[in-house]
This record gives sequence, C-alpha cells and structure tokens, in this order.
Amino acid sequence: MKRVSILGSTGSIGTQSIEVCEKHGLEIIALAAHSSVDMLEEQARKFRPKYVAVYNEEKYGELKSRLSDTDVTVLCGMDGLCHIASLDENDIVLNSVVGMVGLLPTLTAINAGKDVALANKETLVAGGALVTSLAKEKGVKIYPVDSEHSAIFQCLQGNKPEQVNKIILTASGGPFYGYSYEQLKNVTKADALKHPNWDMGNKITIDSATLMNKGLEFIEAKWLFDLEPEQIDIVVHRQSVIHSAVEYKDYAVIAQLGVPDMKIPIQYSLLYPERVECPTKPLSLTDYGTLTFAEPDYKTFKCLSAAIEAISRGGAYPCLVNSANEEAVKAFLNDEIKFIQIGEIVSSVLEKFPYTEIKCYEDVTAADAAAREYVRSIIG
Ligand code: MN3
Repeated sequence: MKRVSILGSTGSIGTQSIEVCEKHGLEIIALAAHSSVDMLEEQARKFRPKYVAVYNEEKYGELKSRLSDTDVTVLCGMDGLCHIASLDENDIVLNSVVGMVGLLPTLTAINAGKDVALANKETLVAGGALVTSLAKEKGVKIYPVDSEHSAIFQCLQGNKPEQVNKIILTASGGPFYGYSYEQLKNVTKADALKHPNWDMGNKITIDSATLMNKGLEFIEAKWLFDLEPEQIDIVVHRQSVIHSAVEYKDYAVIAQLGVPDMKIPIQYSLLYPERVECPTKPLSLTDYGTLTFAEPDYKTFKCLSAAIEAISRGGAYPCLVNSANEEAVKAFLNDEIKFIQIGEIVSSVLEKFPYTEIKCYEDVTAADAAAREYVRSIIG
C-alpha cells in the first residue's frame, strides 16, 4: 500500500486525488491546504492522517481547536507544508497547491528523496532548472499530473527519449477561442470563468482563458521531458480528447486519448506503472464523431507568446512572467483590471526586466518579488 501526502487537498485536483486514494486503498499520511478550514477538518476526520497543515497562519488556531479531540497533529505556514513534504512515511507527495508557493515544498520533498506527483505547474515554470537537477541528483521521480504532461509521459513509455523528434501539446483554446483582440476587450469575469471542457479552480480557469496555462505547460514540458523549445508544438484541439502526443524519428506519432477527467492522469501518477479501473466514463470516439485541430492565435493571446519567449530567453524570465501573471490574475479576479490587461502586463515584463540567472532558490524568490512589485506598481 502506497503512502501519500497531498498538498492542496481541498482544491479540484486535491479532492480528486483523495477519491483516487480511497478507491485504490492508498494510505493518506498528511493533508495540507491554503485556508479552507471547514474542508480540511472534514478531510482530517474522515481519513485520520497523521498531520494536517493550513498554509494561512491566521487559520492555524481555529483548525487546531477544531481538531483538538483527534490525534491529528496540526501544522501551519510554509514550514508546515515543507514538514509534510519531507515526512519519512511518504512514498510519494502529490503537490497540487496553486502558484509559486508550491516550489519550496517540491524542492523539500525532492531533497528528502521523496517521489513527487506534480500538479503545481509553477514549480517547474519558476524553478525548472533547480528542480530537475536536484531530482536527478537525489534519484527522485517526478510524475506529471497535468493531463497533457501525463499524456506525453504515457506516450514515452517503452521508447527511448533520444528517438523523440518533438511533442504535440494540445490546447482546448479556452472559452475565447476565435475571439479577436477587439472582442477580448469586452469579456467579463463571468465569461472568463466558464471553461468549455474542464472544471477547475479560478486561477487555472483564467489561465486557460488567456492561454497562459498553455504557456506554463509549454515551459513545464521543456523541463519534464528535457526538450528544446523548438521541439514543442502547440495545437488547438477543442474537444480535449487527445491529451497530447509524441512524434518519433520515424514520424510515427503516438497520442494518448481519454475523456477529459483528471482522475485518469492523477491515478496514473499515483499508481504508476499500474493501470487499474478508474472511476470515470470510458471514451466513446463515435459520440464525439469529429476531432478538430488548429494553430493557436499567438498574436491575440499575448500570454502564450510571452511564456514561450520567456523560456526561449531562459534565466529568470519564466519566473518573471509567471509571477507577473499570478499578480495580474489576482487583480483581474478582484475587478482591478480588465481581462485584456493580463496579457499586456505579462508581456511587458519581457521588456521591463534585463536578463538575470537563476542559480539558487533565493534567485527565484528575488525575481518573483520584483515581478510582483512591478505589476502592483502599474495597477496602482
Ligand atoms: Mn493541462
């Protein structure tokens, strides 16, 4: 029986991961969440993990008193997350927290020699070089949870990495597919929060609407699979049935298909290399009838081109565009800026900041702080 700790346990990936653990009898060692005390309490009572942690330190007292009749140890803050990430009892740590906050717990888990099921894309976007080199040094495996990266990982099974020509990263195109720049100027928060295929948290739903999500996934794929940016193609595939594909030297293309349900990639990341029944629907290709493919609109969706430019330039640029995006999305969700400004802000970072290197974790946090401060200064 595998022992799992879940960071971000109250979010969409977290709750589905718990379902997978329940279904297949994986033991939950620890759970952590940002601030949802009600749900954390409920999860702690149901699964009786050894530890729970709440990232928001103001919620610590409340959670601790609510669980005072149990033997669950309550932790808080970044220290709490990192403590959980490095527990001896962990066989694998599933990291599905939202944002840059996920980087340090990932590094901590890897440092402790723990395999990571990674759903926190900002980990690899902001600290890709640090994370991948540390994982190599410690002999730790990173299993992708994101559906596209899981698809690529599945398509790579049984083949040699040096035989790969390129990967084809599919994108749903989000709710504003086909919109012109003019049309994007008038979209509302409610429009942006409606995703055609996937039911997700607010941050990633907005990232899907701006296509920043695909930009982050592009960077994530580069690090996970050790590719050059030129080896990654993005194709808009509205139905989200083909989750991504790999083209080999002989031009054979292997794709992974399935209904758009995160439980499939979550389960694969936790149970790898096993394939067992998943609590989802089977795929009926004839129900879909038609699958479509198109080029993304890089000009209109500025976040996507900014992210690709950032990883091509290297250094701190991926971290800068990611942090600028986090701040811009927060401002958009708070009705401080319009949808269209997210892309403008994210791409302006490429002009604003000179090239700097990332050599250690502190370089990441410095770039992160600088980008956030810059964004706050333009928003006012
Ligand atoms: Mn994805």
